[in-house]
Amino acid sequence: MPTGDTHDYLRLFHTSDLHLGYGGESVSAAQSKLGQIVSAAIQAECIILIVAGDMFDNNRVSMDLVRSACDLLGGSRLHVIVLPGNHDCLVEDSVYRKIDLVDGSDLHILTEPDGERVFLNEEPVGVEIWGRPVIQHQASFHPVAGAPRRSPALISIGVAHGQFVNDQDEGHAWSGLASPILASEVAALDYDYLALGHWDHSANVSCGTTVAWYSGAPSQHFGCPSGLVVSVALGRTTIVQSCPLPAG
Ligand SMILES: [Mn+2]
Repeated sequence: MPTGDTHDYLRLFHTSDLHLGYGGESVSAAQSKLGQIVSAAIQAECIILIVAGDMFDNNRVSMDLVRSACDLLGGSRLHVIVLPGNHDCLVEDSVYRKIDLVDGSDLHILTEPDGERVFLNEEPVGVEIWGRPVIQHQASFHPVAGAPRRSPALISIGVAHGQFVNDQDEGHAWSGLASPILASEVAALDYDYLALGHWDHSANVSCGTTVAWYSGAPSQHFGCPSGLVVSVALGRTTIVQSCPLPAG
């Protein structure tokens, strides 16, 4: 937790792999789960919520569930960034292609196939958030390869969904893994933070100057937190803390 000059820090909440709609989960149960995440983010004084893939369990979940989730996020007090993962990938019949976001909603779904950037004007410094959606979860898809360079004057955040591999470890066989995120690619980003999704457990996979974490899936089953609270200030150390699941 930063002390003294907390106003210098911008705080974001990072979660992933909610798998809303799994096993026929009802609209109200999904709403409740998502509502707990939003509440945890607001309680932790975050202004940005990032869902790093697999918010929905599959592309066949009901549109009622999808609309209610998007309404909840769009109506929260947070800037919300959602990245399609492999379960809710951006194929032709993706849930993300069927929803109409309400004008003025502060929900950003990253749907540009080669990646897109969202800019937020925040005090004390602006933020750029880049991510490339999963369309085909396959070995030739490298989620962060060739990502745009950071803007030195802004806080730079990346979002990706895939399998981290340490390609600098010669003994590690990774060819053939779907959606590989290589350590060398993470280091090359030089971003302040990379929000990752796909793993059930929370993990620090920072490389070079890029602070990179998997949030883990919010689940009592895995003993995982609801997400991570990330405090970022330009030119300063990025601070990452687990945020426990809400009680109940
Ligand atoms: Mn996944």
